[in-house]
Amino acid sequence: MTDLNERRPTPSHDVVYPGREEARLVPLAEYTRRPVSEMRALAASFYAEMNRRRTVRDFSTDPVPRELVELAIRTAGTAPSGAHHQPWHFVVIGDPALKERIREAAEREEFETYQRRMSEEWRTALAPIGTHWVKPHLTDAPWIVVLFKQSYGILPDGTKRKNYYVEESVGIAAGMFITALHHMGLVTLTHTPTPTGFLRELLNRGKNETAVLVLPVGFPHAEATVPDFTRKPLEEITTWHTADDAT
Ligand code: IYR
Repeated sequence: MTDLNERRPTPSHDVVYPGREEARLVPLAEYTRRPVSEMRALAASFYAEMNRRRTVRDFSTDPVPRELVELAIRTAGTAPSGAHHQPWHFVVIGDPALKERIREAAEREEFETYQRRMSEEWRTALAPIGTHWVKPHLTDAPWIVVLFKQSYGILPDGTKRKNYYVEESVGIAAGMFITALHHMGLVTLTHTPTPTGFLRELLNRGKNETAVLVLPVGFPHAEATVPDFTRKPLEEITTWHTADDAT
């Protein structure tokens, strides 16, 4: 193995990148390397589990312990982010009156979107999914989680701190949140109300924050249905450049 110190630039190379010596690096302690056979088994069962995930639009009103939602948010909060600024904020709504207000406001926007803002092409793309402007899941699901991105952070002294790769970071956190919910047996739906300004107002968030996803969280309704979808095969979503076929 190469000595890591040899692969790192020496301070004299850091003309355009001062401060490198200040990195606070600690040993990678919580990592276990496993035999490939074990890795294969873990990967295959995780894939099988994730391949059972479905976006669900019909929710049961059964309650979900708050602790479970907290665990999913903790999991999402482990996502990598630009400069480790963690530019996300999760607002969790269980109050029926507030859920009702969010539903009303979302349906008002969605009505406009579905009736007027969407192009014919867009409407056609959505037809197989059967979505519409009526959003009963926003009041049926026991929790609604609104995921905000923070275009900049605000330090304790009130100064602004720039965030980096905000869309990427928040997108990854959203994926991990969805994965965590699925893993514990809950379902969700990535609702994308557009425009989202009403959520900042209703939920009293600062102007550095924009809602990117509304995720109702709960159990599926006993008669829930889902679109008859298949997923793109591996070959279609992958291109390899391997060592063996290098010319
Ligand atoms: N934002 C709307 C419309 C919508 C758009 C796409 I693209 C979808 O895949 C599903 C819905 C909504 O949330 O209903």
